[in-house]
Amino acid sequence: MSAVTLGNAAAKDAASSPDDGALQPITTLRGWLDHLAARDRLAIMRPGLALRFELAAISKRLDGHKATFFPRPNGHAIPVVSNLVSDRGWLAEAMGVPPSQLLDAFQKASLSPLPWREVASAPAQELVHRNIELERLLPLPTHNEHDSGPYITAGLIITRNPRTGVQNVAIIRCQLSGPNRLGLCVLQRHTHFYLDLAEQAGEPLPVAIAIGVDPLTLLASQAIVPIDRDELEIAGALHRKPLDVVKCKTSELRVPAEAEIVIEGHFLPHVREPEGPFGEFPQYYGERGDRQVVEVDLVTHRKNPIFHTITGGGLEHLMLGGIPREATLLAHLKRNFPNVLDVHLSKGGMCRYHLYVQIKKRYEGEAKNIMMGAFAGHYDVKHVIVVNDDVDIHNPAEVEWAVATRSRGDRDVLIVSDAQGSRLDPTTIDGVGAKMGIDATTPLDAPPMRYKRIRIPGEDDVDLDRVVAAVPGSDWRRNVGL
Ligand SMILES: Cc1cc2nc3c(=O)[nH]c(=O)nc-3n(C[C@H](O)[C@H](O)[C@H](O)COP(=O)(O)O)c2cc1C
Ligand SMILES: [Mn+2]
Repeated sequence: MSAVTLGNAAAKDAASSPDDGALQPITTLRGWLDHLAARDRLAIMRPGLALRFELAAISKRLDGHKATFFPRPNGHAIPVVSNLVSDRGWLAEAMGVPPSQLLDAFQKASLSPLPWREVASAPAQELVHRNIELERLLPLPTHNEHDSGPYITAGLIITRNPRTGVQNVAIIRCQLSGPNRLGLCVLQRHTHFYLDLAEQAGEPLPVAIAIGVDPLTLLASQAIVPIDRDELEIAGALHRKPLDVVKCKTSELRVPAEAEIVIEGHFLPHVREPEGPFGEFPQYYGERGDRQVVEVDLVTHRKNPIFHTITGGGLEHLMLGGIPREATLLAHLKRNFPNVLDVHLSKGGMCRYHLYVQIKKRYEGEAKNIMMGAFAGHYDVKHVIVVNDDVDIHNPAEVEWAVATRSRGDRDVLIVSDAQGSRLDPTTIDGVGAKMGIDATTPLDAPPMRYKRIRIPGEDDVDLDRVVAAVPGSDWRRNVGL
């Protein structure tokens, strides 16, 4: 069995085990750490490890296996956690659904947001700091060799449309640029749009950065939904109950009441300062450039807060981006192609660039239409491989086998030049690159035995405990009479 299959099977067991509180979704970071610890998936480190490189190095070594908890990093009173959601099965557990329903459940929540509930006082505001010196106040790690310095990488960037008051949530990397100054790399999405509106009016844009939230709220921040949808309402839908929020001390922004730490500040209109380089998800550095600046006004946190960091390009980063994209692409493709059964953005493609599509093939040529649909579904999708329903798309070796034995380069490849791609893909020029699709489905009119997969009768039903004798190794000959 492949590692992928094993992971899913383990997750299925855990999700259906009776101690899971009847599959209730996880709603706090601390609740999630309890859940992981109870399953031996939380590695507690020795106190006092280094914030510069060491913490990220250890997290990377345990990536995909264990979440990491670092008490007193560099002697700092606030501990750091990482690797919170480095497996899709873990995310399904956090949602309280079987892994097979992960995408459907996420898509449903995205389409049926639940308005938040405001509370008057919140754990996130137990302590208040003014006169901010961020590096002293928070344990800020430095991850990769050429990163420009310490970063906040797991902060929910919450802003408000200055015209309508509707909130937006995104995760945006924040470089420590000064005692109370952060450099943010804001791509052309919703936060950028609100910032444009504020800058046109010559106004600062208030921002809150919530650190240390539950995995479902993190995932909700990555939902691919239209502008002016508050992603905190999607978090509520994933929790199956309204998210408690509290009003910020210095603005009208509402932040998750259960957050560990909240930084309140404002984007300085028309100010751009150097930010980067920073190790990004494609396993390369995002380059240094002049980017947006936030001045911090105040920090609130719990009495004994936990700081969360996401290692750039680690599985946590990939999963958080990948699952919402898969959910959106699956729904998008199914609208026109009801025979699309499942999609998967593979880890090798950083859960963004390589899409595997599993179909129940009906017509010749359809695979190429599906590829074009997928390219149109999200500009990050670069290579699409379409396979039959007997191929396990969560196992890259199976997909490679389908390409090896069911596709021909002269007939089954579609190439599109000069299309919009990911700016972080180093083969693109200003984000313009190429797309490729491979039809690795079998021809409908193939003779019946040509693509018949070999199979040994009874293979799936073998009970190894029954048939393997417990023979001591060195005595094996004597035991079988040789
Ligand atoms: C760990 C992590 C780091 C990210 N860093 C950035 C970033 O620095 N800049 C950015 O624009 N998007 C970044 N993203 C992607 C955005 O958070 C994501 O596209 C989000 O859905 C955008 O929200 P919006 O659609 O409301 O604009 C990051 C995502 C993750 C998971
Ligand atoms: Mn948004």
